[in-house]
Parts: sequence; C-alpha cells; structure tokens
Amino acid sequence: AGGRRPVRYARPTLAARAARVLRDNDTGAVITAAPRLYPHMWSWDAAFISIGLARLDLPRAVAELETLFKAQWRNGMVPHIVFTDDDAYFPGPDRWGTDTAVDGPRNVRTSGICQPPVHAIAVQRMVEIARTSSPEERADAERFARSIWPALYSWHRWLVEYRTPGSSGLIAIVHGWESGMDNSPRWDVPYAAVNPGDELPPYVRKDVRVIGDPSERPTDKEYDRYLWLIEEMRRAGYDQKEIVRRSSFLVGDVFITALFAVSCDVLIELGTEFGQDEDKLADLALWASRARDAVAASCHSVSGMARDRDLRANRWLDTQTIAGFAPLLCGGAPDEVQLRLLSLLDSDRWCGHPGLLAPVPPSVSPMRPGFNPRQYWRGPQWPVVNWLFGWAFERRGWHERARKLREAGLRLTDDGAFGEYYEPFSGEPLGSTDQSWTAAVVLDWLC
Ligand code: 2M8
Repeated sequence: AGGRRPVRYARPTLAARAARVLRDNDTGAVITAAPRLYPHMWSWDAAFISIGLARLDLPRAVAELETLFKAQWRNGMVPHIVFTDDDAYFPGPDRWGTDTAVDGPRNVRTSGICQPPVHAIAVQRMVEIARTSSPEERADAERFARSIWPALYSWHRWLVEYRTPGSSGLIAIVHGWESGMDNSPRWDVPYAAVNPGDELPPYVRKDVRVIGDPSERPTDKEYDRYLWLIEEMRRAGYDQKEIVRRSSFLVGDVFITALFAVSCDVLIELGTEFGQDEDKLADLALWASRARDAVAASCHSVSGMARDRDLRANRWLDTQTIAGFAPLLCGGAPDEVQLRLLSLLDSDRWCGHPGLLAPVPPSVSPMRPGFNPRQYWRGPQWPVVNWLFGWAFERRGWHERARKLREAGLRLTDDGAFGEYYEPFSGEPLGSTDQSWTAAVVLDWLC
C-alpha cells in the first residue's frame, strides 16, 4: 500500500520532527493541544503530551501535569480545558462562565466539564521512562509521582462520587466533549434528545475558520447542542449533583469506564510503591472492580462489543464504534467475549480491512453505515487511541499485538505531519497538523 503519500520520514528524522512540534507548541506556560485550532491546555492531551515530553525533558513533562492539576477544582474534578490568554478558540472562558462556580479553582480559568482519566497512566509511564535515564531523573520522577498521587486519588474519587449515578456502574458523562470523542456516532441518539432552546445565546464558531475543510469538523447543528448543554450547566452554577439530576444529556460512557478501571489499577501500583494510605488503596480496588464489572455487563450478547448506556432514556446504545473494544483495555469480560472482540478487531471490519493504509483501528468500522472517512470521530484513525490500545495490550502481556499496533501507528504517522486524525485509506492527515498528542505518542513509540 506504500506510495500513496509523497513523504515517509526515517525514524530518527520523525523523532526530531515530533520533538520540534512539542517545542514549538510550548507557550512557556503550557504546551497547547495544537498550534492554531487548540491554543489551550486540554486535560487528556496534557497527559499524553507529558509521556512524550518525558523522553525529551522530564522537568517540563512534570510541569505540564502540575499545571493541569493546579487547575483541579476543589471538589476533585480535573477540568477539560485550562485556558491561556489566547482568544482564538470558541467556546472560551467567558462563554463557559465558570468563574463563579462554587467548586471552581482560583486564579485560573477553566471549562466546566472533564475528560477521560488517563493521568495516572501518564504518571506511571513517566516514572518508567525516567528509570531508564539518570539516577537524578529517576528520583525526580518518583518524587513527582508521590506528590501528585493524592490529587489523582481525589480526581478518581470525584468520578465515583459525582459521576456514577444509577445502577449500571458506568461512569457518566454530561457532554459528548467529556468522552474526548466529541461527535462520535455513539452520541447521536442521546444528542437527538437535546433541544437547544430559543434562549441559546448567539455565537460564532472559530474552529471552522481554522480548518480549511469544515466537513472534517462537527456540524453547526451539533455545535448548537454542545453549546446548549453548556448553557444548562452554567445556569445550574456547575453544581454537579444538579447537572446529573437534570441535564438533557446523561450517558454511561463505557470507554471512560474501562480507562478508569485500568487507571485505578495503575494508581494502586503507584500508591503501593510510594507508601500511600491503605484505605485509599482499598477504595481504588473497589472502584476498579466495579468499573470492570460494569464494562463486562455492557457487552452485547451477540457481537461481544461493549455498549454505552443512555441514562436518561434507560437504554443501551448499540452503535458500534472503537469504544466497543473497551473490555480489551481493562479486562474483566469472559474469555470467550474477549476472544470474539480480538478476532473482530483483526477482521476486515476493523484493522484487517484491506483498504487501510495502516492497520490502525478506525474510530468507526469502514463497513458500518454512517462511516465517514474524513469526519473527525466518525471514521478517521486517531493515533492517540491506537497508543491506548497498544499500551493496554503491552500491559496485558500481549507483546506481539502491542508491537503490531506500534508499527501500524508509526506507518500511519511517518508522513511527519502529526495530523490530529487520519483518512484511513489514503493516510491523509486531517483536522489540525502539528497536533501535540500525536507528536507525543509517536515519540513514545520511537523510543
Ligand atoms: C477535540 O475536542 C475539542 C473540544 O474539547 C474541540 O473539538 O474543540 C477532541 O478530539 C478532544 O478529544 C481533544 O482533547 C481536543 C484537543 O485535542 O480536541
């Protein structure tokens, strides 16, 4: 399949280019998620960025996560955006209006929702990387892991306390942006019930001005819903209990729940090593096992795929996307379900599709109706999602599978553009280029 893209960088050059992207996106205060499209710090981006940075400059990687956690809300929530002064992104801090939120942070402006809990994973990875470096770096990384641990614990506790409503055991999101997979078809059904009122204050999108082809981004109709949910939260003063009780969108997110389970495991490992409180370790073990059970219980009896749950309409969401493979991240599903998922992942519906430039799982199967190879979370491949599966497979002892995903990820990204996402057949980089988290995961694969 080679030759469809003009440039393929050799690995040392690719690594140098990735390092340059992270350097260039550094404002001095934060490393922005992308140079023009995303001029702020995003929560889960910052976690991946720190992993890449750990190879280049450990103190800078530490500073990045410290900046994010300085913006942690007093109730424990880690906000999805920490704003810089740049006003090129919409919705910015004024639109969010979190300044008066009771639980909000002081001295820093943030959005009022969260993103997937991958931060413990990043901290552990940083420690692993630092251990292959000098004794000083090792000591610094361990000191950092010890000092950030309580904040990670309270972030996880927040997810349990405020975001595990009802009996499904799934962690709930109140906005598609919290999933990180903004316009994934996973959310089409619950979003159909979100009706932006006449009272939606007017707004002008900025993302579509930056991205040359607006069809690579969510639609205006989708944006109205995104903004309406913010309006609801703002009116509720960002009172989480109130939002979970009333907002027009409440969905148990199976992918977040799986990441939460495995992040709790990681936090237990770190906490055991660095002498944290036994009671807290026991909490984490309980949360991990409940989350794992919830993921397993969501699996469809025929396909085996894990499902989100619409908690407003009380029904499973059967749309099949990459998130359906969530049990492979955290384990806990019966062996027979796991085997079914692995063979599905290898099949021509997913990584084995003969048309793919690289066998990286697309966000939606190319065989599903509604698959769109160019639109954001509706079909393109996301290097960062590939990294998560590779990381999880390595951890689960599936070294050959992990190696294959790493190679596939490098094949996808060897054009050196560090696309936000990729057209799966041509390998064209889409969305932003020089996207920080893409550069970061490439660096991690290369080292
Ligand atoms: C995308 O989301 C933001 C909103 O949070 C956007 O479209 O404006 C998503 O891909 C999200 O997962 C990611 O963290 C963010 C920054 O890279 O961009």
